[in-house]
Amino acid sequence: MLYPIDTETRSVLELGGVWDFCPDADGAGLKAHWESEPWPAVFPMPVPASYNDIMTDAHMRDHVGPVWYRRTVCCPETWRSQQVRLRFGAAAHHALVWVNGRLLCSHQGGFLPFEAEATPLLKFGPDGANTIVVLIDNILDWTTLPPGEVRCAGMDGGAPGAARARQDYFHDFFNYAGLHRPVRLVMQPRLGIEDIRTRVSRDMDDGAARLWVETVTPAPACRVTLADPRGHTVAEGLSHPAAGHACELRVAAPQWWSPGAPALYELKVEALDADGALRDCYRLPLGLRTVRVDGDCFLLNERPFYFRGFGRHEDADLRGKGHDDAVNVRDINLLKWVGANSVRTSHYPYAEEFLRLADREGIAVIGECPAVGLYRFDEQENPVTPIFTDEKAGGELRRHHLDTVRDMINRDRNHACILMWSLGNETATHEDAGVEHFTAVARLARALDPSRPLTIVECNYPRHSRIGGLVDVIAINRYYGWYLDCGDLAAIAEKFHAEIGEWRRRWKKPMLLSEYGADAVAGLHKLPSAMFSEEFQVDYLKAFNRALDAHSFIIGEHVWVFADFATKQGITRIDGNRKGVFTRQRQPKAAAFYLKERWERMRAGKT
Ligand code: BDP
Repeated sequence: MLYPIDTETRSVLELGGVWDFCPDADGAGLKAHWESEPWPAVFPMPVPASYNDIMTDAHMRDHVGPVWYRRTVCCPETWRSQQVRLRFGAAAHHALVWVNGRLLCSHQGGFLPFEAEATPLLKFGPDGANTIVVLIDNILDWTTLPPGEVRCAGMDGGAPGAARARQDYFHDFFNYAGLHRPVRLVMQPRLGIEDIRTRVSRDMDDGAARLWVETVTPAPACRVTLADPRGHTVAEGLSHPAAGHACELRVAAPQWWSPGAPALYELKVEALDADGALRDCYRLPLGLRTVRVDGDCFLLNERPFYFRGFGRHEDADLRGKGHDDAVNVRDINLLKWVGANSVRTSHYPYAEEFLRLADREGIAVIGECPAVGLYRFDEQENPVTPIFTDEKAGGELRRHHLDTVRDMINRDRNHACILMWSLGNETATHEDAGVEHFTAVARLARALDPSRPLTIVECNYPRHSRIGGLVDVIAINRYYGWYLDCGDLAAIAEKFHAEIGEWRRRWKKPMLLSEYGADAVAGLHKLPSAMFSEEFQVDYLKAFNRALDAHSFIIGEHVWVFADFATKQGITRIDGNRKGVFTRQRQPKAAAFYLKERWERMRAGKT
């Protein structure tokens, strides 16, 4: 799926701003036809943003069920003869969309874009303004990713949407909802470019880059032109049906993309009609790079790459999970400042705008799909309660997981920054049905994108985990000295060395420490250090780093977590998860200075 941009043949109308908003406590809106009838009350609501932290009452923050959004927009007369799509960057978690009172589309899943052609429903020019109405439902159940369960807290039962319904879920981030990412009207020519798929390889003889480009279009041919970072054309080709709508370009002596040297080429694709006239034009920023796993190494451009960085969340004050360029640019600046080279999009695909920024600024990304909360464990972190049963993740949810992986790869495959896919975080990989589930998901991911390594982030211990054979990198989340052996820093090395040895013997694959970290309340100091103080967070990271530095097959360290973030309320959370190395307001804790020193030393090759 192409990101919407303006070109000589395309226009984008941003529909951000303040929309009308109305919560629908008892699900009355559908029955009363709120898509065209007046609403009982109207509140102002910013888009993009989560609605939860904008209002002032707890009822709205914890709302379970539908809410409604509405705005009007005029379309230029010149668009009448073109194709106009209404595109949502993400709407969490289910959406129904009407244009001028008529149903346009519906979508399930809160972290990926969807669009539909709206031309027949729209008015243009002097015909007047169009009304767009969106119903958003935030319910999580065993058909959604992440999953959840709605519990009825009222005496009289109650149903989803009732005032006493409570949403329960098993992942550790707040269930923000709303129009989270940009909403746009996108004008493009009829029969234009639908998709572009690229893949880069290296000619082992002369080091040239080979760029394979496939175009998806009903047009008879596409001219494909590659310009280097200075704008000079370096390769051209033609894709047409006889060539399977694909062509291969060669770039001698390319500038390879990497964090630290994020050279971006530009691929221009022009759809031509039978007379060779221009029908549509799209420009794709493209980094040339290769990635593969070889033995113990993760190779970027045939050189060992070590992941230094974080798990992160799309999360900020007031806007919740609403997209904000200011937050994203600040975060990229902080990542560079602290000497990080990578992030994981824990625990869902991030906004396309973030990936475009990561391409441009040189931050490597592990792209994760929202399969999180598919695991339960006891106090000793042993798995309990089957998850992949017919009633739970074994049914609908598997199909949704496959759809999500397909949509994520189709959206993100052209991003140089994405070096690896993560198919899930902390899932029941010890269950027979779980193994079967992930075998299907991994097979699909490899078929769609054979060019990137795969991982499934584990919390299971090696004695339980059974999916090592499906992945290229074993990624584990570990909290020795925090959730287990609380405050005992010496336990970290003892337990980590023992466990790592077991993984190694079992799978002989490179390993990533995809999470490790300790909560620290900014401003809380303790000498000697104790849990929740800034000093303890530093000591904790140091202890883990000493342990992992002893193993050469570890290909990276991702601290949990980049910044403090909101979670549901609970006795282990003080105003959210405080494992951030930065505060929620993106200011450094003491740990940030420690990591900066360590990672800058590593970057300079002094470790
Ligand atoms: C890990 C999860 C992450 C949590 C973290 C924590 O992957 O989502 O936020 O634990 O407890 O297990 O801080």
